[in-house]
Amino acid sequence: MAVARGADSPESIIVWTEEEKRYLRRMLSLDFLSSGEEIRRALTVRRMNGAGLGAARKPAGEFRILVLGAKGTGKTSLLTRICHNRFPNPDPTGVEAPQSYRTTADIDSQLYTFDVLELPSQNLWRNDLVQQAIGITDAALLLYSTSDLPSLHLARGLADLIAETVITSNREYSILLAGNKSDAGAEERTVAYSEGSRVAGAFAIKTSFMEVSAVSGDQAGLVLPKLGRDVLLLRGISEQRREYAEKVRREAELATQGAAQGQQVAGVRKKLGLWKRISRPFFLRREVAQV
Ligand SMILES: Nc1nc2c(ncn2[C@@H]2O[C@H](COP(=O)(O)OP(=O)(O)OP(=O)(O)O)[C@@H](O)[C@H]2O)c(=O)[nH]1
Ligand SMILES: [Mg+2]
Repeated sequence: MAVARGADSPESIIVWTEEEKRYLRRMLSLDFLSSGEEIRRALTVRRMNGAGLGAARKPAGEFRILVLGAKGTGKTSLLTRICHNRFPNPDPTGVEAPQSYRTTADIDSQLYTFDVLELPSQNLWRNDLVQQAIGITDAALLLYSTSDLPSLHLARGLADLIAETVITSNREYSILLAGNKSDAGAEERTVAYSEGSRVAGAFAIKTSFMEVSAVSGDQAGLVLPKLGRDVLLLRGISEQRREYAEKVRREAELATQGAAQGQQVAGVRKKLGLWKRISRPFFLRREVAQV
C-alpha cells in the first residue's frame, strides 16, 4: 500500500493493492462498498490525525494494526478516542460502522504512521477472514471488556488463532491484549487486572497487556506507541537473526574454501617436503664442496 498524498486534500489517495481491496470489500461487506470509486472514497475519507502527514515531520515508518475482539468490547469507541480524542456519540440506529483509520503517533521522538482496521465482530467466526486480516497486518490490538468475562475467553481463542496463523507462515507478529472499560465501577467489573495480565502472559507469541478506557481516555494514548514499539522490537530481532544466519553462512562458506585451499597448500607442502628430501643430499654435497 502506498502512502497518502497530501492529507485531507482532494487528491489524498491511499493506494491499496487489489488483494487488499478484495479483502477489505469482503471483510467490511458493506453495501456502499460496491464500486471501485466508493471503495476508494470509503478508504480515504479517513481523517488524518492532527494537521496532516509530512507537513513538518516525515514518518519514520508505518504499521498496520488489526483491532479485534468480542462484540461491544469498545473497538470503535477506543479507535475514535485514539484517533479523534473523543468518545463517539451513540449511534441512533444502534449500529456503529466498523472503523478504519490512518493516524500518526510518536515512538521515541520519531513519527510513525498507523493504519488501523477494526474487524467487524460478525466476521470473528470466519477463520479465513480473520487469517486474511492477520496476513495484511503487523500486529493486533485484541480487546476484551473488563465487565465481560466471556469476552476475555474469546480473546484467548483469537490469540490462539493468531499464533497458529503467524507461526505456520513464519511471520513476526505481536499482540496487545487490552481490557477496555477500566472506568467502570467495581460493581460492573468482572475481570480483574491480574486475570487479564495472566491470560496475556500465556499467549504463544509476543504479547503486551494493559487496561484502557475509551470513555475517560485513560491509557488510550499509549496503545499505538506500545504496538509500534513491539513491532519494531520484533523487526529488530528478526533482522538480527537474518544477519546472524548470513554470518554463519558466510563463515561456513569461508571454512569450506579455507579447507579446500588448506588441502592445496598441504599438497604443495607435501610435494616440497618430498622435493627437499630428494634434493637435500645434493645441496649438502654442494655446501660441503664449497667449504
Ligand atoms: N464504560 C465504558 N463503556 C464503553 C467504553 N468503550 C465503549 N463503551 C460502550 O460499549 C458499547 C460498545 O461500544 P463500541 O465501541 O460500539 O464496541 P465495538 O467493539 O465496536 O462493538 P461492535 O462493533 O458491535 O463489535 C457502547 O455502548 C459504548 O458506549 C469504555 O471505555 N467504558
Ligand atoms: Mg464497532
